Amino acid sequence: MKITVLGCGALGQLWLASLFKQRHEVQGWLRVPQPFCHVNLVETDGSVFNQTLIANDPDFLASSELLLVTLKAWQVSDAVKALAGKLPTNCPILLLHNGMGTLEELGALHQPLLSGATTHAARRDNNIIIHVANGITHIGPGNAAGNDFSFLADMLHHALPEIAWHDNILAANWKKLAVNCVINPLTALYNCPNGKLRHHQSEVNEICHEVARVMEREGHHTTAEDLIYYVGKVIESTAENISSMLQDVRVERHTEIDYITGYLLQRARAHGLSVPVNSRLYEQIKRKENEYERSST
Ligand code: KPL
Repeated sequence: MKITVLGCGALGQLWLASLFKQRHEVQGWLRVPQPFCHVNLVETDGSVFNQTLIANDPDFLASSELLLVTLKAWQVSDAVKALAGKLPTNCPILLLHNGMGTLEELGALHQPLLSGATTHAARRDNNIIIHVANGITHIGPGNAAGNDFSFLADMLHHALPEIAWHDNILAANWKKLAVNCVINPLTALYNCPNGKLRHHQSEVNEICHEVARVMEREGHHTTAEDLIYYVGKVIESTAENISSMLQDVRVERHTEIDYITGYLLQRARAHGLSVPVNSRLYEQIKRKENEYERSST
């Protein structure tokens, strides 16, 4: 298949390498146009993938059969809207990022949209990407036109297992949102790896109670206890991880809080629910982010 990967950060490079190894035709698409992108990846088994791949080729884009978007949530809408007119109208667009809200922002798009989230962990170490841990990528239709693309799950599974197809991806997205509402802001505020949240169980519980109430109103049956159990399992399985939000805060980068806790607050408001613990966390992260963003301008 002919695939353009939009965003060549850690996750983008992991996908580029994995798809290339399966003999797909791939190109990277970078914000600052460049004819090539270098992929330098250390796999979980220590093997190294080092290749220079083409990038930002408009002819390649115009004949792509999949656009895989691995940007941060807040970069997605503008970047996808800028490319959509140059993509075939039947080319599926798969969004893989933390948080929710981009499907609403891209509601007017003609292309089939797919949405997903991954638990693969990859991080940048200078110019090298380290695939820290294998995981599962959950994908499913993000608009009506995306319903017919379950065959992509098989293709992607061969490149970077595991892939799980969900006819109702929103339920999976909400579960991941619950995880991110807990782990991301708390680790960013306590400046700690995920596993240290074992010592903050009462806050974890409070966040999950609020998320569960919003999820119920959104029509996704769950309980606070289910979420607490699930989040606890992720805290244990990613105990050594530095969450993406803490990584962002450490290098003073814009965080995904608006698409994580911010999305929860937006949906809570729409249902007339108050979520004071999440509201406080949102404000604390925004204050931190504003401090460094203001001092850099
Ligand atoms: O998605 C993550 C992130 O860091 O953004 C978790 C699951 C919390 C793993 O660190």
